[in-house]
Amino acid sequence: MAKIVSSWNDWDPLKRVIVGRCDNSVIPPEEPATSEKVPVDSEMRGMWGLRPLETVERGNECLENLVKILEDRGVVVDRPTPLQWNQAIGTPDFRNDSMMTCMPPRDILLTIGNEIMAAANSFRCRYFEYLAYWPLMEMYFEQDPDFKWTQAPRPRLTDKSYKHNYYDEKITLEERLERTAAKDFVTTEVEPMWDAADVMRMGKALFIQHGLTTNRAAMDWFQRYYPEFRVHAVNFPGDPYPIHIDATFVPLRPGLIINNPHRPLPEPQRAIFEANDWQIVEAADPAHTEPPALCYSSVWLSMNCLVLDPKTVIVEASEVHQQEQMDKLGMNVIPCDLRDAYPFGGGLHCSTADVYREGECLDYFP
Ligand code: ABU
Repeated sequence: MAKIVSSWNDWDPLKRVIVGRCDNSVIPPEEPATSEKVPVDSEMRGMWGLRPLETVERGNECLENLVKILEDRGVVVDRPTPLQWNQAIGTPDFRNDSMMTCMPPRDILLTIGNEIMAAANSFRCRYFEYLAYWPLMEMYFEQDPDFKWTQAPRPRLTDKSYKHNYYDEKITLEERLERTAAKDFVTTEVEPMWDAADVMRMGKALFIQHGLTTNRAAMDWFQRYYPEFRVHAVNFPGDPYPIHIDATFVPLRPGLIINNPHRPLPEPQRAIFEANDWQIVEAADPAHTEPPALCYSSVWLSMNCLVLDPKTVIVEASEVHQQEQMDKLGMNVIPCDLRDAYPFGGGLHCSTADVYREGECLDYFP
């Protein structure tokens, strides 16, 4: 039997990966944690339902572009099994009128070594999204005797999990930034809640973003679950919509990170990197001034790249400034046309989840 699952970071040579699918994707109805993320002037505010079919087809076409690039380079690509996402759901604790999508996988699955863990997401509409990946988990479990198939404690997501009236449509950008700086987010601390895309894996260190989708209780839970790891909570006060670390702070190889210039890593976390000779470089400006239509994410998906190995990176094809910067930083750049998949939840890193990268668990911050 083969070893199928192992990955300790985002830069070692990639051999196997999951790429999401846009089929049946839904713009979910408003619920306590999602209103906060939709910009006040977004055309998506107040709208919900199945996404237009032509956008789904175009999003899938973009994901196929990525699959082809990966397969041409010998990377094994696995795909989820989409559900009919526009079904209403319920648990003993809540009801929701719809689910969302199986894009992006990076929010749902966290790979640490030989373990893939389904996250404890704070959006009710994402509560059953893990089911799209269960056929793959079954296969890995059958074929890899070392694979640890795990589900993080399921949050109950009752009304106690959220601050009510937290979102106010009159809130200004400055007020949002004040909240981020004060670490005042929409979730409460009654239970650990986290999206896997808030966790940056760096060998024996985990840097986890505290923001709209991941709370402090999650940091505590991670430290207890992985006592042999060092968990560092990070917060980026320049981000008015702090959700997911991978358009903010992106490692390219050991010793080199690009950081969103609008969301600089503050002290004292910066000191951890500098003390270990890591270079933190400001990411290039995005090529676009607006995200595509019906997109939750910011233009900073420009830096949401997929590193194939410490010398090779896939960057979105229209992100010419980011490509040029990567090239200057000594990376071989592979462009991939993926922008029309952004509305489904993110860029190249978001659209994937690691299954296997060569390499071992190293201590980069001794
Ligand atoms: N899923 C990453 C989104 C980050 C951003 O909107 O900047």
